[in-house]
Amino acid sequence: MRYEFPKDFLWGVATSAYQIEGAVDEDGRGKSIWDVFSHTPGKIHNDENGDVACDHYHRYKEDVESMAELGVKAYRFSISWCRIFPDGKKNLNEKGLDFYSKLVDELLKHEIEPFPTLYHWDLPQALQENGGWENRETVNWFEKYSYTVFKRLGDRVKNWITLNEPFCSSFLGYVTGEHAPGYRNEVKRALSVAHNLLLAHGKSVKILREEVRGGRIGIANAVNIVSPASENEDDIRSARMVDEILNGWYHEPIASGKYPDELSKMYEFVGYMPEIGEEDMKIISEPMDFWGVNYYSRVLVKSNPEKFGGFEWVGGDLEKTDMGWEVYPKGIYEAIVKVRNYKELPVYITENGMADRDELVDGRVEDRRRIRYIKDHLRWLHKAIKEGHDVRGYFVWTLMDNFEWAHGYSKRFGLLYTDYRTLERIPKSSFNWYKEVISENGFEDDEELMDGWKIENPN
Ligand code: IFM
Repeated sequence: MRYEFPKDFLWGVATSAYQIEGAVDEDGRGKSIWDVFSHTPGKIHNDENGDVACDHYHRYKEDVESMAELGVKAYRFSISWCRIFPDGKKNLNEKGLDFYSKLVDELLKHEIEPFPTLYHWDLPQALQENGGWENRETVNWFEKYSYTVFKRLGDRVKNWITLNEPFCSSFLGYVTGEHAPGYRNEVKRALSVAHNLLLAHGKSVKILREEVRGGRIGIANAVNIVSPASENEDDIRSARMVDEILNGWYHEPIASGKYPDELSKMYEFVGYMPEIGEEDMKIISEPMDFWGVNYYSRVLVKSNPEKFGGFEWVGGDLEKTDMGWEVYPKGIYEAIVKVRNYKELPVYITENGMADRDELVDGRVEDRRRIRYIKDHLRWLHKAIKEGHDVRGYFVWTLMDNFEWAHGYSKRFGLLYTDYRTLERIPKSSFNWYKEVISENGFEDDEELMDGWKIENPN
């Protein structure tokens, strides 16, 4: 069967600043929480950091060339706040703005639509020292930063994303401690961080409306498909709660101006609820234009009264990626339906892709599993479009192997293989395959749609 996509479907790739740029001490850039965290011994695999990363800051033209060669119509990247305002607040750094302005021009020269994200986890360290996202003032500084960037790039950039995965900034940064700033078990603080992030999102949406004529804006949330590990009622109840923790908390307030009922009650009860100002929910639900969906996997939940929160995540029986995430392509379809149930907005899949143990052999990387992963997800996405869901684009995570946060450089997600010794980028088979999909605006495939990848030889 032929999977044909809508005529103006936006094929793209995605990256983020700290994961690829490097040049951390150049042209007046300030430090971000990720500079500090990655330089703290024991936090990152092999104590690696993003000081050089893929050196995209110096090689952006070459990288845009690669995107042009791939044929993408859009590029999702993130802007590093601490390049624009090194202290997060007042001292505008023209050189930082210039870098993104040149990047945008380069993209437009190749007819690639820029899709910048304003915040992909790299808070200026100076603001962290003043309470970070727990301090409501940070929201005002974010407003100023958004305004500045919209003013400078809004003549050429029409599509914007406010935040990347606020769940990760709050919970991985304050509960699991895997991410900067690295606090553990601080649920109350995580929720105040999440609330202020959502406020920052809403304020930024409003400014965009005022400052960028014809501008469109959304948020890129991580959408996890949460299922109970069994039919057991306790597991079902726990799964519902985890769904609210991961998904509801970041979608419902934007969609309908309120936090999920059940979970709010529970947080109230234990004294975790953030302080909510009179206008806050109105600000958070400022109407936006689209949902960005970052989809990778599903989560299986089992009730366990012994554990923090009364539940645990259990490994399922599907094949896993190198991140240990189950491959569940049907989830991309479920994620689209899910976010449109919160509010029926157009959707962009702002991230999807897989980490695998890619090997460079005789100058080639045959990453067949990645091709199959992307293809299987696109087949489910296609079904969603066929059923009438307004899905406008798909961004592969990611253009090239890069700094995968706490995993350092050990996980490879790219369509381009990065040789970290020479920084050469080498197209993997998936690059060539995706190029063909884009040029054909679809592909042929006769296999049956499968919910998840079964493990062929479990033993
Ligand atoms: O690399 C990350 C990205 O920064 C945010 N979403 C998930 C990706 C893979 O872990």
